[in-house]
Order: sequence, then C-alpha cells, then structure tokens
Amino acid sequence: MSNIIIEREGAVVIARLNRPKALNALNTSLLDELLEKLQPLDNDPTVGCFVITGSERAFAAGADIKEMEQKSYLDMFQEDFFGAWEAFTALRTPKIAAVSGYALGGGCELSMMCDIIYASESAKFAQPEIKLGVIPGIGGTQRLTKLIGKVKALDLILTGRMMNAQEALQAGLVARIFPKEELLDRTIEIAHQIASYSKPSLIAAVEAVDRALELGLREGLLFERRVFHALFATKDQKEGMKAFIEKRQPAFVGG
Ligand code: DAK
Repeated sequence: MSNIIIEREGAVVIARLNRPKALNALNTSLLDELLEKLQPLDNDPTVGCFVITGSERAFAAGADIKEMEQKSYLDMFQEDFFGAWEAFTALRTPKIAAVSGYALGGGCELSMMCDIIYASESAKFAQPEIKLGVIPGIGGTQRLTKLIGKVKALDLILTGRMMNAQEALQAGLVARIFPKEELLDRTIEIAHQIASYSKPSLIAAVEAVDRALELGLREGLLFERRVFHALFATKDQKEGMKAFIEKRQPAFVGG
C-alpha cells in the first residue's frame, strides 16, 4: 500500500499521508515516497501549489516510534536520520498543510515545514517528545519558537501537552480554522487562488518571508528589495501591471 496518495486538480497537487493504522506516523519509507513524488512536480511550471494533508483522525502522530526505538546514537548519526526532511523544506512550490486531528511531534514539525497551516476544529498540536526521553528534532525547538515565541514554545515542549486549534490560531501557528468537513475543500480553493499567480513571484514571496525569520531587518529589507527588482525581469510582472491598467484579469505564464 502506498504511503502517499497524490491527486492533481489543475495546478494544485494534493499529497495525502496514508498510514492510517499508525495514525500517519512518519517513517523513512513515507518520507522517501513523499520526496520521490513531490520533487519532480516541484520543477513543473504548471504546478502552483502543494496541499499536504492526512486523515480526519490524524495529520501525523509523529515520527514512527517503532522505527526509532532500537536505534543507537551511531545509527542515527551515520544515517543522518531524518536529515532528508531538509529536502522537503527545500521544495519551492508553496506548501499548505491542511491539519485535522493529531499533529504531534514530527507531525507538528511537518506542518511547520509548510508555508501556511490551515486547521479543522479537531486539530491538536503537540511536541510530546519529552515524554519519550528526547526533544523535538526536526524543527520543533526552532520553528515553533520563531512562530509562537519562546515562552509558549517551552510551555508546549516541556509539558508535551496538546494545543487545540483555537489556541494554535491565537498563538499564530495556524492561519485559519475551518469546520472539519470543509477543511480540504476550502484549502484546495485557496491553493487554486495561490496557484493562479505567477510562480516566480510565489517562490520569491516565500523566500523573502522566510528571510524575515533568519536575517536582521536591514539585510531582510535589502533581500526583499533586490528580489522585487529581479521580478521586473519576468513577463508576468509586465502582464500583471498591464492587466491592471487595462482593467482585465492577468494571464500569467510563469516566467
Ligand atoms: N509511532 C508509531 N506508531 C504510532 C505513533 C507513532 N508516533 N502514534 C500512534 N501510533 C500507533 C499506535 O502504536 C497504535 O498502533 P497499534 O498498537 O494499533 O499497532 C496506532 O497507531 C493507534 O494508536 P493508539 O492506539 O495509541 O490510539 P489512541 O487514539 O489511543 O491515541 C495518540 C492516539 C496519538 C494520542 C497516541 O497514539 C500517541 O500518543 N501517539 C504517540 C504520539 C507521540 O509521542 N508523537 C511523537 C513521536 S516522537 C529526528 C527528528 C524528529 C523526530 C525524530 C527524530 N531526528 C532528526 C533524528 C521526531 C520525533 C517524534 O515525532
């Protein structure tokens, strides 16, 4: 059985995690399959947005504890266990996480590797690794802290408690909440809107916003300005501005 089910709706690609018996726990073969399926689509100019989702019960209940349990330090180090998640974050097509149910440990971290998180009312986020004698390892101590601040991040990481969708919305982790039966449709609708824009400008927008978390203000502003300048090399900039002046919808070509 496939760990990842891919569906395509025009310019939107939906990747559904599919290990229902293990609540979509993330193991190496799931990660390999996710990358194998999304990487070729990332370079496809006709693909404008990825939606990553799970089931109603679980987005993902974390890294697969059964796969990790017996590993030694040397195994982890030599395999660079889970280092390949870097390749997921490096996908340049905008990624939206549509989260219902459990997003725990690596599942919460996977949602934060996406560019936007939408949640259903049933979503539950946690970094429960402390209960297993470890700490978050694929971004929980870093991305969560940058997104919701040190005090709240440590409240979650040191207790391992679950945070519901409303709290996640207030904390700034989640962008919007939808009823659970509408979550995927509403997310896909937004993904279509995003995918209708110029892909170079989408990539540039994500890269520039990501810099805000990494650079000082001066360097970030300079990066933003230079990328803004660079977009004047695209046909889409000419088309977007011309279409505005001519009071019509732009027809972007992705270049
Ligand atoms: N791994 C493996 N199996 C899991 C799992 C997980 N994370 N979560 C659930 N399952 C499996 C259960 O073992 C059970 O399998 P069977 O017993 O039926 O074979 C099945 O899914 C259904 O789970 P439950 O029977 O427990 O269902 P409940 O409704 O009672 O409870 C639950 C649902 C989500 C509250 C509970 O399953 C739970 O607490 N799950 C574990 C949550 C957790 O601790 N997640 C964090 C995992 S640690 C690394 C970077 C990062 C990481 C690792 C390495 N490196 C860079 C090296 C990340 C670490 C983590 O994410």
